[in-house]
Amino acid sequence: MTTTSANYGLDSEYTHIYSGKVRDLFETPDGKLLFVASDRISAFDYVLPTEIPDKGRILTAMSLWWFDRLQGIVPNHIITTNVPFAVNGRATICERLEMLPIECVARGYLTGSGLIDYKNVGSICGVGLPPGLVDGSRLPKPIFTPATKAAVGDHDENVTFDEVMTAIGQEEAQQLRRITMSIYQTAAEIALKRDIILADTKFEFGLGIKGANSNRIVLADEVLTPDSSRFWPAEQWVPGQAQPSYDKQFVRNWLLSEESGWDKNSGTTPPPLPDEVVEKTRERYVQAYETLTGKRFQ
Ligand code: Q0Q
Repeated sequence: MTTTSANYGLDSEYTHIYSGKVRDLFETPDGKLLFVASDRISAFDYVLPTEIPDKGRILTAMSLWWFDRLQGIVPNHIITTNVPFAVNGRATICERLEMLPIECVARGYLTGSGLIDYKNVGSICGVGLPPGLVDGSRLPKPIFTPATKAAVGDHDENVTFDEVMTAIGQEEAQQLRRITMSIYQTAAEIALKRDIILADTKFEFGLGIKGANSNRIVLADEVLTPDSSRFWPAEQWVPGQAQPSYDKQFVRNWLLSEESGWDKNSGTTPPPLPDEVVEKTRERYVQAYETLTGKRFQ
């Protein structure tokens, strides 16, 4: 059973606000937000019918570890991890922010929608790139490639920095770019020292009352998880081809195998995952957490 339909068994005083593919948002009785990471997993733009046990707990622990490491760069929306027992370990109580309508994406490597734009126009979000790059190429330096938030089921649309300035003003746009690139550089260095390539990542920011020096920008959502970022195993990095996903490769390989009986071009939802794929995928999330943080997942 997917957790969204059961709303985790939360008291009725928690009001469901919104569900993404793998996360759910509720309003608390006192008007704050309850941000819940489900055990749902998506692949090939589908939410799969099989959940990965502990995925929400592992990614919540990972996000909290990063939030703590990034405090010196930008304040965040986390208030407390003291949440209802029903979502213990997979949820946080967060400050309700005025969310900025920009997906702040940092890319250190060329892939995904960035590769498509590069092949079409030689740039991404108006940022020029040298010729000769291929899928998986490390970029000469990380770039800020913002996007506008898509409606449910659609892909975000890459936009230029000028369009971001038009949308939210020059000052805030410049701050978002500066903070995004600073977080990405810090996180990518930490990850690479642990043999994980942080190929790209997406941040969401809002305006709150917490920011220092009347700078109201606050880091929101989840951060630097395999759901908000591309994690690649560094030892398997080979530019010129699709890179294996640190966390989802077992799922992708099985879904594309004869055994699954699924055709990714069929428009049909993928079949349930075999137990072995579920367990191996859970283990990859645990391995990512323990490798990054140096802590055992409990
Ligand atoms: C907010 N979202 C994302 C989302 C589905 C999260 C609204 N602190 C905040 C946050 C956060 N985080 C949001 N709004 C106001 N204040 C985040 C897209 C979507 C589940 C969880 N939507």
